[in-house]
Amino acid sequence: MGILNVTPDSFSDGGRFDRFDDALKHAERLVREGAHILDIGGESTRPGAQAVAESEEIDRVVPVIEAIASRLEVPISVDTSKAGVMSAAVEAGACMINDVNALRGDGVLDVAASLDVPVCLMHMQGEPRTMQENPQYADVVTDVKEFLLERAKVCEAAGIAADRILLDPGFGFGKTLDHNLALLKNLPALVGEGYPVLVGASRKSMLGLITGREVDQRLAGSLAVALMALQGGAAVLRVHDVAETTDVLKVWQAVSATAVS
Ligand code: 7PM
Repeated sequence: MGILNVTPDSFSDGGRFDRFDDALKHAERLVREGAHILDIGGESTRPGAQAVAESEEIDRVVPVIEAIASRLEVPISVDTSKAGVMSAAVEAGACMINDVNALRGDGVLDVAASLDVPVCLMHMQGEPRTMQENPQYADVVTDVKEFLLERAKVCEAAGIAADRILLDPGFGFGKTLDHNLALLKNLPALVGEGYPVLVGASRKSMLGLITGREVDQRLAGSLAVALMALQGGAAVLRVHDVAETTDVLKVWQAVSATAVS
């Protein structure tokens, strides 16, 4: 899954893709480099970020989704927590919903169910503006898993088929470095629940804390996490650097397909 930010303030792309033509060119590049899904988001969920009005978010993502859907074959996911954005995005050609709020917003669950598309449910403790202040868990691996399984059950009760639900531990969303590390190391515990698991750690601050590098120098760290996530059973990797991650995937697949002698 290649990340296409259409926010003017997105932290990794420095706002370079807020303009329409740049967004389309970047989408084409991500697909050329091997992306199987494009994830398009118009609301920055950066820790400390301010909320964006629904109409503003729709104005950012819908033209880009329409243009990509009409030009490229790639499935489009919309990264949003708002019901109105989900509806407008699916109408415009998106075929998957990626909600960092796990469909907990007002009226969001029923709208998502009625749209009849796969959904990714992500764990987040707190809300983006304050979530990194003092995150605490009794046992982060168990707490995150139980939250996600509970949300999956709620979604199934609302009519979303179990085989259309992905789970995501939400790296960096209300978590310390130790929490993130525990979640990555114990990814098989979440994978073992049977839902496809999506991992998004590309260029995140956990990599800055480990390597001491700024956001534009976190490719190697991101690739290391990608490989560990594959090894741990992740089904989808949400990444900025699709070409390089595709090479990691090919190497991992080649070794995985080889018999032990
Ligand atoms: C600023 C800070 C901009 C952080 C964007 C981000 C995830 C996600 C994001 C994730 C799923 C980023 C985040 N992260 N959706 N959306 N999982 N499912 O680093 O980890 O891309 S936004």
